[in-house]
Amino acid sequence: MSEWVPTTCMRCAVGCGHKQLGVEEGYGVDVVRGDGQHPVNQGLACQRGIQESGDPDGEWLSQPLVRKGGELVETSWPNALERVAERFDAALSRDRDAVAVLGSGQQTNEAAYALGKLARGGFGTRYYDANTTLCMASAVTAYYEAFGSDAPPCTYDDIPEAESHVVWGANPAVAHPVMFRWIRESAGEDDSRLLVVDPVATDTATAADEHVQLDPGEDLSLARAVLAEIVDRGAVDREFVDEATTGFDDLVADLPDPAAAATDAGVTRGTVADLAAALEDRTLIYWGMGINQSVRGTDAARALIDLCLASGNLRSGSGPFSLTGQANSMGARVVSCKGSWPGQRPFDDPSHRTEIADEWGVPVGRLPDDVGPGPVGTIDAIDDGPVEAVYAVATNPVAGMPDATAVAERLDDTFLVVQDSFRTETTELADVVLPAATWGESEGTVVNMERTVSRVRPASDTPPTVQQDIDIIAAVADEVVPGLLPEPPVDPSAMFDEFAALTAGTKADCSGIAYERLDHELGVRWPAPESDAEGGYRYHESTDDGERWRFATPDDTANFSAPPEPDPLPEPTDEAYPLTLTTAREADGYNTGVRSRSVDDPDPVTARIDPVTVANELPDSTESDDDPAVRLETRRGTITARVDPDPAVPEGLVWIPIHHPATNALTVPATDPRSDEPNFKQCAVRLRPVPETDADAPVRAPLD
Ligand SMILES: Nc1nc2c(c(=O)[nH]1)N[C@H]1C(S)=C(S)[C@@H](COP(=O)(O)OP(=O)(O)OC[C@H]3O[C@@H](n4cnc5c(=O)[nH]c(N)nc54)[C@H](O)[C@@H]3O)O[C@H]1N2
Ligand SMILES: Nc1nc2c(c(=O)[nH]1)N[C@H]1C(S)=C(S)[C@@H](COP(=O)(O)OP(=O)(O)OC[C@H]3O[C@@H](n4cnc5c(=O)[nH]c(N)nc54)[C@H](O)[C@@H]3O)O[C@H]1N2
Ligand code: SF4
Ligand SMILES: [Mo]
Repeated sequence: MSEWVPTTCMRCAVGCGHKQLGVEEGYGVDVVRGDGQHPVNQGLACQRGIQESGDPDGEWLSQPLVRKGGELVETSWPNALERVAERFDAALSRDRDAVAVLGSGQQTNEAAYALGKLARGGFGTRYYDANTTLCMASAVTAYYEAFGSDAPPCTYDDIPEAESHVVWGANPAVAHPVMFRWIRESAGEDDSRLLVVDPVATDTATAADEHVQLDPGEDLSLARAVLAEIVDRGAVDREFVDEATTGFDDLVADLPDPAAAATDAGVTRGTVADLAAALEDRTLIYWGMGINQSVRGTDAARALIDLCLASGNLRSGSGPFSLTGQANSMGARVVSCKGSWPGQRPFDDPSHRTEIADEWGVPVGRLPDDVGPGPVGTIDAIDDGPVEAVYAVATNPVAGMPDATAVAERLDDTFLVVQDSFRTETTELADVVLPAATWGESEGTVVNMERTVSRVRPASDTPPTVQQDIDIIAAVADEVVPGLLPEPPVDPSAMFDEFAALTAGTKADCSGIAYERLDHELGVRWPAPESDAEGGYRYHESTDDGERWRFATPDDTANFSAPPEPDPLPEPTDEAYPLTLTTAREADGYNTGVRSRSVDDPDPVTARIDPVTVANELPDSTESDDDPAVRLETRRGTITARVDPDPAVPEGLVWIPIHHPATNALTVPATDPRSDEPNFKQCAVRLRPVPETDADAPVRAPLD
């Protein structure tokens, strides 16, 4: 009786439409393939998206669990919910900020909206955020500052039209495979090109016409060098700059000498000239975690936007294009996020606050008056603030956050409720575990990186002991703030309509989108204020009278950056820790890796290090050691790793994948002051041989 059900891939934010077939009997998805009808991918899909949607590895959770006598034991839903309600009630009666809520870009819009409404309007906590701040926050902050609204101006339709494709601090060959195929196809045309800016010779970089191998963390210097070069060669699009932007002359007055800035970035002046020349043609600048995950993330993202503005690359076939990571990071941002109300309504604006509170039926005084500090600050507030209970939904902070050993210790001190589909390092510390349905089992919508809203649908039932996220959130709400959310089972389509209605007239207007429309059209881009309208290239219009730009800022112009005073990198190398540690993605892993490795006993992490660095740092390792074990030590922790001597990684750098629970025991918890995004991409590290007695040491070992 199974039939093909259209849905959207939940692995990455390319947002490919899939068709899936549930198993004939029992639970699960049988077959998945790309959906030829879907406007985003027209049938394309990548192997990993298909495999993980159809048959994810990982240890499924199938029963609610509570901690009893130190152990997690199975319990009933009413018992689990009662335990949650009792402790949340007690905490909230002491202080509305005593309960923290951590959400995710892997929830549907409906669940994320419900969670935001519960956190902000129900609990009234300032400690609400999602793992999207570990990921896209610097890009988001840059878009708001430059354009007055979040999200890239461009769409996938611009990729075939671009002549220069500049991929900066991202590795889409691995992380966004279908999109990379489009980029390669376009860059392969005559007079088109691909330039990749990355310290590492990644799969994307080796496919490029030019690999710009800058020093880690020096993106701002490089971007400023390129801007100075554009100015020097008279390549500024003066007409566009005069008509549509603000702040250019102030920025230019303070630009560095391009040669000196190139040296700071570790590249030649010729390389800077190549980048500047590429920008003279229609250019898309794509960027990812190499830019965002830095204390300078917002400044660097703005510097890339500055390059597009100065060169007039703000029209079709061009523009700044941040590569969203998780399937619904963008949706999580639009429905409710740390810095804004649904529809990107400004957090501090009294009229928006009143309107939201009225619609939600809560007193406006219950809405927190501060956006909160992001995930790192929220964990800190367990130690030095009011947080005593944490509700984590579809996120694994014990493995995914920087300085993770300290995160684990702090979460262990709280009443921790974890809602996940799989066993993780965080469920292991929980006081209550709520088992959630996942891809192929849930009903809702997601928004991909180019603003396309698309349905996700179940092709399989779930065991009766597993529930959809939206129903679990509504059940928690029903216990703690009755009446705020509908009683479960919740109709996701009605929840979408409630959200969409709140966006009417906003910058992210989704009020013309409803399930029925998505059933016909499969994907619709916001802004979509009417049922027959959908978003395209934002801010730019081409009419018979010429071109016109209208940005979402108060005066309709786009803002250049102020000359930045870049924050120093948080942990430069020194004598004690002479190497730089960086963390990034592999094709076969996904984020903290809970679906591709064991939770109890993962194999050691593999560090890619240039053979010269290995020889310098570990002179006693013998050449016969194929993959010697080493200790990686930072100021926060020590882990044991295997070494893969790999010249793709520059000398002085140690590269480890993020898909391992030990990785973030090493990383530094410094954050960008404007976006709160952690500096995951650089910290100082040293290599040590593994002492004989240590061979069987646990993989994760905090420093004494
Ligand atoms: N296979 C796979 N695909 C995924 C994911 C996954 O885990 N696995 N995760 C998804 C998610 S959530 C996200 S956010 C995206 C992320 O996708 P990407 O942004 O591509 O992710 P990363 O591999 O973390 O980092 C990108 C690149 O930044 C480079 N880099 C490091 N430091 C610097 C620097 O100082 N400057 C510059 N210019 N570059 C630097 C790294 O060498 C790396 O090649 O991927 C999504 N897709
Ligand atoms: N060192 C280092 N650390 C990083 C990064 C880095 O580049 N370097 N990247 C950061 C980035 S970009 C990101 S996005 C974060 C991600 O950080 P996390 O959110 O901590 O990691 P994930 O592994 O994506 O965890 C998502 C969880 O959601 C669960 N899940 C999946 N689907 C569902 C569902 O439908 N319902 C529920 N309830 N649960 C579900 C999964 O089982 C998984 O446990 O990691 C960050 N951490
Ligand atoms: S490219 Fe991304 S969205 Fe498309 S099938 Fe692969 S993982 Fe899924
Ligand atoms: Mo991400």
